[in-house]
Amino acid sequence: MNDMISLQGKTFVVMGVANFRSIAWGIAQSLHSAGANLIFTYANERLEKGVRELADSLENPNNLLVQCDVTSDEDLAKCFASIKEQVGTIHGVAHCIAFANKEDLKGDFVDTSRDGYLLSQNISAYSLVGVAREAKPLMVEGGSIVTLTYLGGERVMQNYNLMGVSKAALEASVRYLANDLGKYNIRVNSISAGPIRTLSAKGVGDFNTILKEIEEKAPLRRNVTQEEVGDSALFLFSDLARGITGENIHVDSGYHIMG
Ligand code: NDP
Ligand code: N5H
Repeated sequence: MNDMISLQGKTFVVMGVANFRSIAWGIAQSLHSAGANLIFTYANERLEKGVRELADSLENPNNLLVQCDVTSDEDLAKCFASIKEQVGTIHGVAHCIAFANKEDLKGDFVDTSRDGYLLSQNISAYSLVGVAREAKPLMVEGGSIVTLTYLGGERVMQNYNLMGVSKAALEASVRYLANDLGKYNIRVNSISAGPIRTLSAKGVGDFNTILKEIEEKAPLRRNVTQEEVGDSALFLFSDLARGITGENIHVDSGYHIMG
């Protein structure tokens, strides 16, 4: 049990657990350690079993699972309607979802196709807007929405390409959503995580080189973990962060301050 932050009696929706390496799973573990009730969403049936096994591995598992492909307005509406029916009030959402076609994560950004661009914006940026809209009526006691971004949304990073543009849209969406939802005491923030080896990062050429550069250049001289991102999300979900909204917190060993 986390002895600094208690979220006992509060309920959070965690979107984007693919496996035990997922950042969403790090966030789920931190929330669980603070006594929160969890609801997991998964994109399609293919992943249900794995997510169910992970959810059940948490001590005291009374966690719910709901299907939600964020490209579908119908899924989004049904997902939050089902959550409302099962638990009533929620206190936050962790949005840990992004996608771009592999061919758009290498070469020149200028070659990005219209379809590839729209797909990535749809899954990686618009989905936060749809999620916030559907989650808002369930956060009647106020709430906190946390999404994940990467430094490539602020600066040009080799090969991040289309995903950098999607993250820039996501980060701007955080600010506009924060302004809309502040009057309901709902806060919206992002965490800009340093590189972490997850399923999404699989197949990224030179990932080792990227990790090594952080070890050499970042102020903390090491990489970050899912647990560290999870604990920062826990802070943003808690009352300790009640004055913070529209913010992007870098959990990246300080790498972003370096020239
Ligand atoms: P994971 O591969 O573990 O998670 C990505 C998740 O996105 C998967 O659970 C995937 O679900 C989900 N997803 C993709 N398409 C959809 C969809 N249409 N509907 C619902 N869910 C979907 O990787 P990470 O944990 O690394 O990624 C989580 C977030 O963290 C992303 O936003 C990523 O950009 C961000 N991030 C990651 C960093 C890293 O180095 N790993 C660094 C900074 C930010 P499914 O498998 O079911 O398709
Ligand atoms: C500068 C870099 C390295 C190059 C770019 C990597 C971008 C990664 C983000 C996206 C989300 C990865 C992605 O969409 C992969 C898919 O094309 C293929 N993978 C899948 O479909 C798997 C099965 C599913 C689970 O993945 C998803 N996303 O659904 C950035 C790195 C140093 C840091 C990084 C990895 C950032 C990030 O945003 O994830």
